[in-house]
Amino acid sequence: MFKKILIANRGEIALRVIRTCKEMGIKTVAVYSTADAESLHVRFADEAVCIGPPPSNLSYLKMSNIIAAAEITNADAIHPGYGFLSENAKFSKICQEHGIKFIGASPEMIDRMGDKANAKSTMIEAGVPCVPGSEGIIETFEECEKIAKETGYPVMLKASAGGGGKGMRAIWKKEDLKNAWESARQESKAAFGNDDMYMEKLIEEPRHIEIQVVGDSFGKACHLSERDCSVQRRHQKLTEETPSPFMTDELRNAMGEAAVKAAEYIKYEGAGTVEFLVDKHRNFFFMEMNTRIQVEHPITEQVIDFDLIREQIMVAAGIPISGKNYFPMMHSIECRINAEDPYNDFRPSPGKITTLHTPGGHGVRLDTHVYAGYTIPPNYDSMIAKLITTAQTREEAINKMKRALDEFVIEGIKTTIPFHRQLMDEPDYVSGNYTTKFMESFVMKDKVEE
Ligand code: MV4
Repeated sequence: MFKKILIANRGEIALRVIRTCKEMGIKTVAVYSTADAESLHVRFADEAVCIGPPPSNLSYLKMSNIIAAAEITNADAIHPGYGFLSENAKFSKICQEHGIKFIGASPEMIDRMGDKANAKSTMIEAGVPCVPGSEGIIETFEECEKIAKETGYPVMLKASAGGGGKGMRAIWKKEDLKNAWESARQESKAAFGNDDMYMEKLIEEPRHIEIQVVGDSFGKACHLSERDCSVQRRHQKLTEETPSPFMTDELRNAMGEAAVKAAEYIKYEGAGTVEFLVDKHRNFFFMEMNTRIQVEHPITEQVIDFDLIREQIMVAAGIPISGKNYFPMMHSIECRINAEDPYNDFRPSPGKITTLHTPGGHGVRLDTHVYAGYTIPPNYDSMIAKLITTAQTREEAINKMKRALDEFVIEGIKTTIPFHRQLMDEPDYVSGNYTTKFMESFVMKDKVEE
């Protein structure tokens, strides 16, 4: 087992990893930018190394500084958390070259899954259901027209280097194809320095349901059921839940089996997520695979009573998984609390937290790095807390979430707490009748001043 793990991240996820390391008797090293000197991950780690100034590209993304920090502290592994360097093939490779275990995917795996067209053809080979469309990259506009015709409108053009909706276009009729082709390629070139495109049939009003998997170094994988992440705004998840209100036992078994097949086919090692689009007839299609721990992992932990960070560390240390699949025993919901103003187009609202009262009690988990007096720096992601409620039924979990949100007091900055509180009363949310289109029609009710 590792003796010392460096956590190449900040915020709640750095704290989350430190907590499990402590429980496992593993020493921890925090790294931090000068903007985070007063952050809790710095205080709770056994050692801390400053790796640069506030901008991410000079600190949390600065590979040489992080490797140097690992070397001077004698860390034998690096946990990258999510975001930052967690899916950076070059960093995974550099760790390898320095004899430091990267607790994440191999460089080859990251490259393979990071290229979406390549990931998709791999999944077709593995026998995982994919959306009908082009076989790989489309070279010319003529080919694009031909495939659109064969696939049948509406279609979707996607950037192979994409993700998060960049370089993606829905096309409903032939006349709009040329414009979409040109603009999607331009957008992709500008964002990723690559304009490879592929095409799929457009799935209308899909749900985004993902399956958590874990693979070990012996080629064995298992799944830990699903998370429904359909409530998103501009490709940012706002809340997630498990089980999915749209799930059936039959669908879970089929999607779970497909996800395990995917992971075993590529000999996936570590914790990963296989994302699917699910249509209204409960057909499911592979979308992407994430080769990292995800923000929303706690809801899975809650309903199957399992520590996913511990599992990542165990697998990275060469310990085999049990091999059995896991099924939800409870219902869990996560609300992402962001320093944003939901009454003002979710505009970022960094600054000092003057008053803080955090919710607690039975079935309430709060993963956060903030405290009263903490100043949220403007340089990073706006997520400041994850509020997670768990109960026997969905109805109780929602009820508990309302109660917990009502207890949650944050003053000095704007947060998304009022959004979540309204969401928990929204009929289409409460009934579980929502798709990825849900937020397009959601409007905040007027603020009532006390
Ligand atoms: C799709 C789709 C409909 N049909 N593909 C959005 C992010 C990108 N990685 C894939 N995305 C989509 N792909 C086909 N063939 C609809 C989306 C999509 C979406 C997917 C998941 C969650 C939210 C979304 C919001 C808009 C569009």
